[in-house]
Amino acid sequence: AKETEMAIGKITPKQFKESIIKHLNSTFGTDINKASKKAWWNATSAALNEFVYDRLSQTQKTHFEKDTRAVHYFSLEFLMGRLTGNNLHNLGLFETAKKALTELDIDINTLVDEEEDMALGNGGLGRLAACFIDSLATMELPAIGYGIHYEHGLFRQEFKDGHQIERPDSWREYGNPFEIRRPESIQDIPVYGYVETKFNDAGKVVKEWHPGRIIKGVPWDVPVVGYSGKTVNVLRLWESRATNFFNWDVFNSGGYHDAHKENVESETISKVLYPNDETDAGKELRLIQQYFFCACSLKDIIRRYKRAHADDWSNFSAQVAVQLNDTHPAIAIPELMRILVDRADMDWDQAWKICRETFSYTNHTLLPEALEKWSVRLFEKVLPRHLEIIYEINRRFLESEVDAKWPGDNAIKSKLSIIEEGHERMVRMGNLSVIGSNKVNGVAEVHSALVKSDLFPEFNALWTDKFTNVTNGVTPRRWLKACNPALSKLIDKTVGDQWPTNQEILRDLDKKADDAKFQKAYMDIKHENKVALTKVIKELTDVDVDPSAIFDIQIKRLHEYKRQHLNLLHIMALYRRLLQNPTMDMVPRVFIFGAKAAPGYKLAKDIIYAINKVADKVNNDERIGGKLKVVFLPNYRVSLAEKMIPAADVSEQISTAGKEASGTGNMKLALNGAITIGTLDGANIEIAEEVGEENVVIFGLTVDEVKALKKQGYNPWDYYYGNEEIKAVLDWFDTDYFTPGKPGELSSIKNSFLDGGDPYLCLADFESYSEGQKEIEAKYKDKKGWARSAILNTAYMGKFNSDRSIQDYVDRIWKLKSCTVK
Ligand code: 26Q
Repeated sequence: AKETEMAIGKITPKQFKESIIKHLNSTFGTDINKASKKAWWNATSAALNEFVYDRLSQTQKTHFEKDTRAVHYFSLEFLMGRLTGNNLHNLGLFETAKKALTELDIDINTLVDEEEDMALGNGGLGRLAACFIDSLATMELPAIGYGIHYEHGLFRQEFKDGHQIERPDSWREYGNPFEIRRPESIQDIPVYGYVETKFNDAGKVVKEWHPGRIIKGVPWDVPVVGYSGKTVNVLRLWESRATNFFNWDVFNSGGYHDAHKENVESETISKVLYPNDETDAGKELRLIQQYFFCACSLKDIIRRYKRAHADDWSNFSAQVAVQLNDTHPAIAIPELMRILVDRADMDWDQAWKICRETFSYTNHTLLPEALEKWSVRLFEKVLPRHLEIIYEINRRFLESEVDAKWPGDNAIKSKLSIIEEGHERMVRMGNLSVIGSNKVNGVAEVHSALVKSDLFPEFNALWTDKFTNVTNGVTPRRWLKACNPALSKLIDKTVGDQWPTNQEILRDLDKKADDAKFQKAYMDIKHENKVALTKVIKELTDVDVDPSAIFDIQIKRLHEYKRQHLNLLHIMALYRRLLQNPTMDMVPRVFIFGAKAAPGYKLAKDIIYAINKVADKVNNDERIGGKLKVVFLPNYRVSLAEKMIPAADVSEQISTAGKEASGTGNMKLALNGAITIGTLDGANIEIAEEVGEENVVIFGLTVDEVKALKKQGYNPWDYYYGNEEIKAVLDWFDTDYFTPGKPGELSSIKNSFLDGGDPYLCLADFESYSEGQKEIEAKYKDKKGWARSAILNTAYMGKFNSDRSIQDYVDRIWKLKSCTVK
């Protein structure tokens, strides 16, 4: 291990420079005089890859030779962002590359900006998967990420007259130097068709699935470089291809179009990421995506297992742990049963035991509209044999386990059944996941408690030990070291450079929290980061903002429960206060948003439009003397987050209590010294515990108070008539003040609060939020107090390092051992 470190350390900028030039010439067919920016980026990445691929081979060889137990992280989403800068940092080559490029007259920051984000995810769940595979590699744990090689990741967002427009994301247009196609590991996956019931030679009933179509899965491997570069794991992503031998009959009989259509349909599977989060679309293609990548991945795992264990299944669950990232890959459970029972001829009980020992399930949401269900009709069409297997899993579960605990209780049986009876019968993927898993975890303490008490109370009564918590975390390599180099260097200088892999060390910064010199250094860096963001804001929106104003940032998907519209109400109230009293004493503030709305989510898109319209008006209103600015940065994504987070003073975490499972942006912002204004929801509760009550601003109803208010009957009109500011601001939406000549364009927002019933209690929390914002301002005026709080946020965020999350998974769920790669 030491040897590698030294070998990498030994590469001189000169050697790195020569390697870049070599790749420009022989890999990309150009030279230093005519290379495009993309060619420079590609060549630099190729130079870096020489180290990556070497460690990748070593890692795979070692894991194979030692026959290690491994975790397989199944996820429809991996929101990786850019890889070049991250891999350079993790290999300890960033400074070397920087020097090499400087000699070539290239600025490394401009170069890494050439890379498209690998945006194969929607938001928190996908980014969590990316942080987790970074931690797994850093901690030298044997792990593989499995997912889909989408041709198009999450859409690119543009604004046209303030409205969101979606454009396709083509992240691979200029190539992806990091991925390797592995045609030697292609898998064939059956779908559709029918099931034949037969008797075998022994007179036993057997089922034979006659698929209607076979799809080819082609794996692409993306190396996952651990910090220090010792372990390089892989993220294996499946691309769907048509099997070219399939419909030649149709083709030859003149049906070119029909044969072609089937090809196109097969290749559609990995075409595009579904842009919905927290809502279940119920689309056939989505179910096929889920099955396709689970089936490919299980075959891949089994092929690898058999290389060491032949047909002896007895060690399977000792070698293989599969983690299901939400219910999206839950179809893997009946698929493994099918392989064991139908293909390996194993008896049911033995197969079921293996399944239950293999899988664990992470829940990321309590929102009823986000709980996945598939119609039985669709299931039968796409996966007829899996439906039968699900019925059998369900029958045995209800007849033995449920009946033993609650004899004859049909009400409980219908609640716990995998099948929901009703107008249209549905398969409940959550119930399937709980029943088929070894462990079920939520993603923050409060969320995990609600998973037990509100979502799955009967399952919890049946199997108390099955339910656990693993609080989320984020990788400090990307979210501090790489994105905030100036602060990282200050931290290195103050507490040493071991903090990226040792979460305890940052705590030592607390000794400096009151040190005037350190406070100045820390706040100077914050200011410089704000200056840098100011330029980005100007480029993206043409709005001028003052870096000495408070930078107040809300970045996350657009959702009613996340309450960007509560933030908007408060901005409008501030604006109104300023108009009524232009000399009002107020610290200038810039409210900065970043958010994508699901393309079909009407109200979310209306909220984006409303924020943009209010921004237009406020930013151009001379009367308020620049005290208030509002900017909505288009196309929020990982690489933009990396520029925004280091520049934040205030972090908006204002979801209705009980709705945000955890949040992870809250962690990134606090780590970079932003003060949180937040509700007691998700991980905010634990963040407040860690950083201390005096270093966050908490407001709003608690989970219990939300429940009580809803039970008693919440009436938003009470707040409308009870608070003149709320009334005035809501009425403003009906005028043409923000949309000249077009009154009513923003009325849907007002309606959501009143006739719509304000399901997320914005009006109930408004006053408390407004008080919280005053508290923020008062804190900010106390420069020393603010600096102290910001420093203590950085110092006390160690718990939210994703290495700690992974250690919790290892201890509570996976029982994995690390493996040194020589
Ligand atoms: C489901 C069915 C059909 C199409 C899409 C989906 C779908 C896709 C993505 C449903 C949900 C998601 C993503 C959910 C998500 O990101 N949840 C967030 O997970 C984070 C990591 O645990 C938490 O921190 C956030 O609180 C949670 O909202």
